[in-house]
Amino acid sequence: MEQKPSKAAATDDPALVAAFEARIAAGESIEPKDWMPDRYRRQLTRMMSQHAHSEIVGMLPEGNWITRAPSLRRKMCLIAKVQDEAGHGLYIYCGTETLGTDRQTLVEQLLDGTAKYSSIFNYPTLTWADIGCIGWLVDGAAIVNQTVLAKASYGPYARAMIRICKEENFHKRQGYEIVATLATGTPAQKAMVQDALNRWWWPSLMMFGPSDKDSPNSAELLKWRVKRKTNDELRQRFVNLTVPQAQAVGLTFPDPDLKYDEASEDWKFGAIDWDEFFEVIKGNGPCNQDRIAARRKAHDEGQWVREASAAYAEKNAARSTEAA
Ligand code: FAQ
Repeated sequence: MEQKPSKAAATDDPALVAAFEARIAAGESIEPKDWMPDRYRRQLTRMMSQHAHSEIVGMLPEGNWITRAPSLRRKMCLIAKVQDEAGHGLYIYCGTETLGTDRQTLVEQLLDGTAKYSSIFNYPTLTWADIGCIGWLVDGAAIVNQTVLAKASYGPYARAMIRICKEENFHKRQGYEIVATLATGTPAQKAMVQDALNRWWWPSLMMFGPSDKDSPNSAELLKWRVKRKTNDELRQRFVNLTVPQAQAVGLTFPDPDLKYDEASEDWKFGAIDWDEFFEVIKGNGPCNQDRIAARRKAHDEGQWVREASAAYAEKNAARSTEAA
């Protein structure tokens, strides 16, 4: 059930807003029971729930390769990684619940298509090299984004990010290890990983969201210090970090315009296909329908577990009341 905004929140008394913004300006952390503008609550609920959904949907493309991992070591690492992503999702759902919307409502929003999840998980994992690229690029992008979110003004979200980033670092390393092994392997392995990089590069850049001029939520989120850097700033940081990593293992990028700019010390990149991005977030990416169908199936098949656990909790509560 969605929490009804308190009277103060509904009216957003200017004095309360001013006091709230002074706390933000002083670098204080906002905690669940603190007063907050209704709009702050809504923006965070939107962003955090989309993040949680991304972690859960993000299990699907990698889960697809667990049975086909090329060695026992790779299989164990991949199982652990996919399990970590489930943990991140649950952790962020709990953080979102502190804002007053329960997980059932959030999950329904994912399943009925009213909530978004990251565009990146609507692309298929065609070869084993894709698993390397997801760890290297997707977790790498997530780390760049989330290291900054670890300083977000909302305490439960910021704290979740600290723990999650630690795990994402392992994920990135396992991905880069796969990529480096293939890139220095046989010609066929090198071709496979180059092909994977060619397919995952542009979608990874899109993970950071639309360019700043087309990002309707950024101004408010920056003002309230939920975001501390803009979409374009983080995207550039990711490119700067990632280009030398590809060069170190002899891989190239599918971008003829990529070049180092001495003045800014940035790797300047070519134009992103924003039409593709907006189509994917509208639901028209290569795997959107499969992803939601898989989540709906899992949700339906888990119904008996939810019912059993509710019945068990009820029984236990009744027993405790009897004993008291
Ligand atoms: N995909 O105004 P902005 C991971 C939407 S975790 C889909 O710029 P904002 C770990 C946006 O929601 C990956 N939609 O929005 C892992 C908004 O639509 P709305 C997820 C996107 O919030 C690794 C509209 O476009 N990470 O990968 C995307 O200021 C491996 C306008 O955009 C997070 O969620 C997109 N890429 O900035 C798991 C981090 N970009 O809601 C498994 C937290 C934008 O108004 C395996 N989130 N949109 O209808 C954020 O940092 C921000 O929300 C952004 C978007 C940067 C994603």
